[in-house]
Amino acid sequence: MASTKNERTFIMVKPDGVQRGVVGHVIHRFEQRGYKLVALKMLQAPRALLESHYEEHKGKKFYEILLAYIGSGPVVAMVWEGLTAVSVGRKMLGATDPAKSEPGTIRGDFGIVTGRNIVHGSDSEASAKREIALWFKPDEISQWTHTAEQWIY
Ligand code: RTP
Ligand code: MG
Repeated sequence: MASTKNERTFIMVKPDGVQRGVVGHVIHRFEQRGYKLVALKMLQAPRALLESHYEEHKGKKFYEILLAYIGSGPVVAMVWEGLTAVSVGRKMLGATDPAKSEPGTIRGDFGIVTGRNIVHGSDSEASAKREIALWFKPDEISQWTHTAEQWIY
């Protein structure tokens, strides 16, 4: 599929990111890059939601630890929109293991270990669609005109 300025990705600040005071940094970085925020909410995710979100990891050694970690406190769930939002978003997050993340990435600037890696980002356009539908109702996503767009593209 051709890239469009309407590409959306699901970004979530995990409970450690909330506790560490990184919510504002994450929002700032995506805004600064030129992406458009179209949905945002804070919630304590119920287990059923986390089971669906992380269904690809069911049965893995770290699965229960992961669900306990993400369910341990409130998260900040967001949808960001713009050209190549999924792949650029993943680059902005850094590697899964923060120790292997480049400085300048969110995990590379704020984390040290995989089990406390601050943020989640969709890994493909298909995952983004699935995750956005899981975390947000259609009427929780705002359609608005990003007036800065002509200076970004
Ligand atoms: P995420 O889904 O959270 O954006 O992270 P990711 O794509 O970079 O990594 P993924 O393989 O999807 O793993 C999901 C999350 O599970 C935790 N994890 N722990 N202890 C371990 O070996 C291990 N491996 C993964 C991390 O919090 C990872 O982000
Ligand atoms: Mg993942």
